[in-house]
Amino acid sequence: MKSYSYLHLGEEIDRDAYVVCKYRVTTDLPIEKAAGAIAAEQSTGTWTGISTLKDDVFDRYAGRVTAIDGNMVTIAYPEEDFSIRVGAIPQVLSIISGNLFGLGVLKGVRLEDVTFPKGILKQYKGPKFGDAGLRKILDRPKKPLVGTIVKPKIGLSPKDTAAYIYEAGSGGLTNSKDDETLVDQRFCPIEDRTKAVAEVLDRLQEEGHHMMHAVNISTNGQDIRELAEDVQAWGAKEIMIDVLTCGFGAVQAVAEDPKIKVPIHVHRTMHGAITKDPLNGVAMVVFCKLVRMCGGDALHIGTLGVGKMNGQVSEGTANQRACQSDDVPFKKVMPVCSGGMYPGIVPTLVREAGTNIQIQAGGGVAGHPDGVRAGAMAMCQAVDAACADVPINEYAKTHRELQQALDQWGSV
Ligand code: RUB
Repeated sequence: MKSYSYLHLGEEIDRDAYVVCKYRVTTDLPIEKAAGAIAAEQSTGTWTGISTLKDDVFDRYAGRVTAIDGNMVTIAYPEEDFSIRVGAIPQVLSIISGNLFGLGVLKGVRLEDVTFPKGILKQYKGPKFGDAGLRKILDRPKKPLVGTIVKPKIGLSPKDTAAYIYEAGSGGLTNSKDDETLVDQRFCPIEDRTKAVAEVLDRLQEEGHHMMHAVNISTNGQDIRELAEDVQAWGAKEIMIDVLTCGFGAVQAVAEDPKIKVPIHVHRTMHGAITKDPLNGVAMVVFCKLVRMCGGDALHIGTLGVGKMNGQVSEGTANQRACQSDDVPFKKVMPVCSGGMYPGIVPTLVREAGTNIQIQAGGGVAGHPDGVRAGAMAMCQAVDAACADVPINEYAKTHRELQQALDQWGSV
């Protein structure tokens, strides 16, 4: 049986003809062998030589290991291996991050990055609104968007949810959102909630304040577009989808539905199960690229080393770049920094991430000693201080709500 080698070390790859992946590989095997096993498993090979593999098929469709640098392996998969119109992201993921994770010879493997050829990118539409579109709707050209996640996550009635949002908007917040675990429970039916929230957003608008609230429509594939249309008809100004539990196809289906004319906030609940281990899984940056292709307008990217959720600065920066880079033909995604945010964190976050972000605080708003409106004001004051480059403690001397927040939670 003829044996084929998947190693093409040093070969120059045409990035417009291949999907190029970088994997961090941990193995007891010689790294070349492990890399070859991945390229084989994910393209034309299997664990043994096979009589059915012929030269023409191998030459045209085999994955190519083009570089090995320590434990970092680059594999280029021919564009023709991908089935985009029918197959789409599920098929893409089954190649770039599929069976390889189960290979017994690998102790760990992490897909660290991916680039797609133009021919694949052009089959996607990207965000309808993007960061600039969100800013335009909110009439907020430069400063970070400042949002809240309605807390408690679950248990509030539609009326209490709307009251929370009215307070948050009155305190100056530009955004709010349902939490990932709230959809249509009996205590807060989605129709009643969406209508009640629409009413207070209209009231805020009449009072001169623009604000949007993302209604969580995460549900079954066969229902999600209809639910998106329903909540839009009930007055939703933004919708939210949990991308990893619903699937990338859910985001794409809603984003590409011409009847949907509101932006999509993309939550990444469950990502930690896949992204957290530095030696195994898939880096968030890959998901950022896929969400941008599929049409998410805003996406959670982590909090760059601060806040309650795990994540390094370098990782957050890479995610931000994937949302915002000019090397793909799509609008830019608004990066959302969320999870354990409070006013005293804002200067550090803005220093690391700049101002083209959406900063979101749930507990950091609802936990303010003077309530939601004061919590919202404190967050906005912290953002104003950071944008004006005034030390937060200095700014707090003339801004009571911020001072209270600093007294309560401190700063980093
Ligand atoms: C925020 C919260 C969000 C996290 C998810 O609440 O729980 O769901 O942002 O994290 P709080 P990530 O502000 O009270 O912490 O954005 O990293 O996926």
